[in-house]
Amino acid sequence: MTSLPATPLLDTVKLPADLKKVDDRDLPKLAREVRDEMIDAVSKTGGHLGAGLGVVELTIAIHKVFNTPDDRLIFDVGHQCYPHKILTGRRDRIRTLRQEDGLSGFTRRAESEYDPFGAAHSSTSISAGLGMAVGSELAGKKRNVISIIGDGSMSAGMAFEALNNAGALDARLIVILNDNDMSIAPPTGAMSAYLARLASGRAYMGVREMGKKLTGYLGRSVDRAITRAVEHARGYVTGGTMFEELGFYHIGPIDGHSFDHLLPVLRNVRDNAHGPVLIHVVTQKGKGYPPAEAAADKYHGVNKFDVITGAQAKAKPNAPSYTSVFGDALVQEAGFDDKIVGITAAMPDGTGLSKLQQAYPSRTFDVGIAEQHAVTFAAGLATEGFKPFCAIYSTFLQRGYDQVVHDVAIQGLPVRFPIDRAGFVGADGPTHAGSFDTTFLATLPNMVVMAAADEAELKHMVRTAVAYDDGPISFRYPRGEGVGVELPERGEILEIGKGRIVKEGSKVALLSFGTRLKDCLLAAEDLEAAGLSTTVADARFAKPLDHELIRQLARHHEVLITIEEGAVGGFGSHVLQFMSSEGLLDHGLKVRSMVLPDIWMEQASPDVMYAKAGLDRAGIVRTVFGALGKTVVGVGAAG
Ligand SMILES: Cc1ncc(C[n+]2csc(CCOP(=O)(O)OP(=O)(O)O)c2C)c(N)n1
Repeated sequence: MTSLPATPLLDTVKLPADLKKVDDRDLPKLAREVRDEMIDAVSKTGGHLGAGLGVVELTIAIHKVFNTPDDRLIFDVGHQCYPHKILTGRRDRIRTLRQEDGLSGFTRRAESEYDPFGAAHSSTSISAGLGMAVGSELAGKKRNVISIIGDGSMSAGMAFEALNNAGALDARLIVILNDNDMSIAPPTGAMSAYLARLASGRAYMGVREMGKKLTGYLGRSVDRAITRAVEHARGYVTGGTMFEELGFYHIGPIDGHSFDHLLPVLRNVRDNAHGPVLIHVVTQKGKGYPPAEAAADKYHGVNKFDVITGAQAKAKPNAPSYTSVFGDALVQEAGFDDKIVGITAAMPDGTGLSKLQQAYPSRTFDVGIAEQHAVTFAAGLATEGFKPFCAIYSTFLQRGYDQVVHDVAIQGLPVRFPIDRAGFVGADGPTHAGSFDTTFLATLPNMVVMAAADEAELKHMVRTAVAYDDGPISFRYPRGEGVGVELPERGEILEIGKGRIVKEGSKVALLSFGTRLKDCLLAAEDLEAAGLSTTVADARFAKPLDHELIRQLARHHEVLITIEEGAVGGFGSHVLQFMSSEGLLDHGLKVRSMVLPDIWMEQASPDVMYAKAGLDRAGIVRTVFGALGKTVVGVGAAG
């Protein structure tokens, strides 16, 4: 057992106001204590480790210099905010991070007045900060607004749109570019190379020159401490950087782990800046914890781990994950068809596309955090006869929706969309849940929309998507491991728009779309035990619907239940629409459509989330009984 870290100084700092009383010279000690506290907490909860460790000094320096929460501090993505939570009144709950009823793993307005903006998806902080800065000015309030954004998140279009607007508005906004030269994976792209060139110090100006420049801009003589900081940081960048051309005053790079560098620069900007300022801060992801320093990608997000060895707890998998089944199936198919190419938006490991990257590097593209671009880039590849697999999590595909509509679907281009993390994701909570993809995709004309019921089905769907060249096609599958079915040597090509009957019965029909099939089969056992003969069908397609299957189920059963792990407006809605147009609802059939509840479901373990949503075995049985006007008593596991 490891004992809790000794934190005498941190014990005196409950809120940023307490930080004001700490001597500058004691801040490195406080940073060590915050780090220890964070490592200890995350070792027990799991969560995002590397990013937070990298901004400990930066977070302390900002709260020391600025007057939060009246000054607004906005973290991009929010996964690096654990030190901020420790310093803003949430230390006593830090070991509830990402647990049911615990602290969110991201910033959240509802959680604290120190979180002025909620995040989890990247590259929003400059836009939100600019809105706050302009809003404050309009309201006649003088306050500082500080947006922290990582070098990975800076690669997204939204960040550039905001920089462009901020430069033109000349608003008083402080952007801190936290450059640790890492996204989750190593960053890609010309922007990343540009930042690396800036940080490598090829274009630094001398201390005196810098002094003149700062004096000119800030209108005061430059603090001696700044001069010292700059000496340490090897000087300030010469004029003419991209950020300056966009209208920002650009300071840096400075060492983001040195209070001697951070404090004087932040104080000067606080006291003297007028228009938009960009401070380029260089940090190390995982700083202060050797295992995380040595492998920034593996310690970006972690399971519970042993603090001494760094070894992460690994649950023994019962089956391969959907992600790895997808990755392997795509590599296999790519071996048969050299037109297959893969696209990821900064998530090669998360999407399983790293397997294709390894096998076929020239056919795999990591475009950075740029989902919109990823989709249209895939569309362009499709026009040249390629078979792009544009692999994006359900939640992040939301950002590329107009591109799916306008650049892919309207033009009928055969882009394949493997959609991972479809449905609940557990500890990451509502920002990461894959709730809407079926709804927003199945409503598009000529889109084919599939959901895999298990990992063998996923393999079939990869092959089906390779073979289907008539337009866009998507297939969704959840986070986590499969159900343990045997995998075929190679996937089969499914007939487009055809579902399958998995179990035949006569009174109740359960029509499942996706991996809730497993619970449908379990619920069927309970229903049979209660004397209700039950059919279970796997729809496979939300679009095109299997009309024949629906007619058959509707005509030969008393109850028909659709079930999916998605929001209203998805599969079930399409089934109901079809049934109403065919008059299948006119003859006393009892129909229920089971979807995600119309709430933002909070983080918890997936099983708890399914139970709360009523989308588990017991919930299905309850729904059937409800449709029949009965209450559930003494029915197997459902009671
Ligand atoms: C729109 C969007 N796409 C993808 C992600 C997944 N994601 C979370 S953090 C991250 C890397 C962020 O890198 P950076 O901004 O450099 O921050 P760091 O983790 O290095 O501190 C990615 C790709 C996301 N949160 N949002």
